[in-house]
Amino acid sequence: MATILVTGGAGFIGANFVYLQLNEHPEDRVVCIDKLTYAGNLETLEEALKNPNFRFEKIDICDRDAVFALFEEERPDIVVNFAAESHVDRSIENPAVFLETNILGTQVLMDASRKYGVKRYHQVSTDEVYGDLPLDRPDLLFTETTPLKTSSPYSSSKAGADLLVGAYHRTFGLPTTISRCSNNYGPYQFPEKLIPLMIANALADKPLPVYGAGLNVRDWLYVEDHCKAIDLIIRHGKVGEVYNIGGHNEMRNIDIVKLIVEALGKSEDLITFVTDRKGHDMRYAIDPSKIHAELGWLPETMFKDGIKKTIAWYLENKDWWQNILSGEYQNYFDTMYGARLKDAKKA
Ligand code: TDX
Repeated sequence: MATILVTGGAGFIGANFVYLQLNEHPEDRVVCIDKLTYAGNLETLEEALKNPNFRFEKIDICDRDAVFALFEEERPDIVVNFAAESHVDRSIENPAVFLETNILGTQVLMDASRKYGVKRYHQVSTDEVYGDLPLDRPDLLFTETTPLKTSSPYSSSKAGADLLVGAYHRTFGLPTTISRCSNNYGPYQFPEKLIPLMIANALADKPLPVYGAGLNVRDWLYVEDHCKAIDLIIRHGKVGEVYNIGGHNEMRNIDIVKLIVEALGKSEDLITFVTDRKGHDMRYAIDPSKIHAELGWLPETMFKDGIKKTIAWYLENKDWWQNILSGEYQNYFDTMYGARLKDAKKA
């Protein structure tokens, strides 16, 4: 029986990972810490909280004393760090908290992992650390040896953390692994990200704000496939290695938005082209051949099925996201999109 410490487990990918662990590895114990920022929602973990193999503590990974006290008590075998500020647009407005949580928080977790001799420290990273690819070179994909070349304060903070993880492995012998995944979608994603934002706005007949011309390409992966890949890495991956995770599923933003509009039976008139994101990455595309060859991982959910499941989940769980869309998030939406929508063009 292993104790797995999951940080950021009240967030989108972390919560999906908690459920995967509790379902697939009932012999293991899952301890989750989360700061419960705007993006963490304890309601998401309601089912997990009923499981005797699950413990939740509201702890910020930057709080060294609280983190060390928890390690002292729980002595985790494996640490999986999902805790991060993750929204690019927010990082452009306010970079400081990204550097604190994403870099210094990672340092605190690795210091505790060293002191308490964890068997594996896993860092959940992103394909954004590789920068972007041109639209006219579909042959180019990110591999694990692609140089880090970041565009936003968010991706720079994640790249900084990745470098620090590499340093703790080489300098202190910490048994680390890193995974870099492409864009995720699925249940429990916060409605500031493209897919849930478009679903929520379309259902409310609000404008669908597409940045620039909507031609940017992302490589979409169903969140459960990402979680399964991390599960394989922490149990069978090689220490010191980086693994790229992606589903060979490149789509233009505009095509995703049109697909959502159609699935919900709404009008394309809602599509509104707004001022582009500063430093907007053109294209992400992952080469997942290493994790396939070494660990046998392949994505199981096709996009056409995953997007249907996701839309159905948002329709069935309106309470979950409608609670979020009140209060602080509404202020964020007005600040972030108010000026953009004034200069908007219709599709
Ligand atoms: O309102 C919007 N309009 C729009 O056109 C939003 C929120 C996004 N977009 C565009 C920007 C991107 O090209 O859609 C694309 C996806 O945007 P996001 O959902 O913000 O994701 P992205 O910037 O691609 O980053 C995501 O993938 C990598 C995650 O947010 C990161 O945390 C992850 O590391």
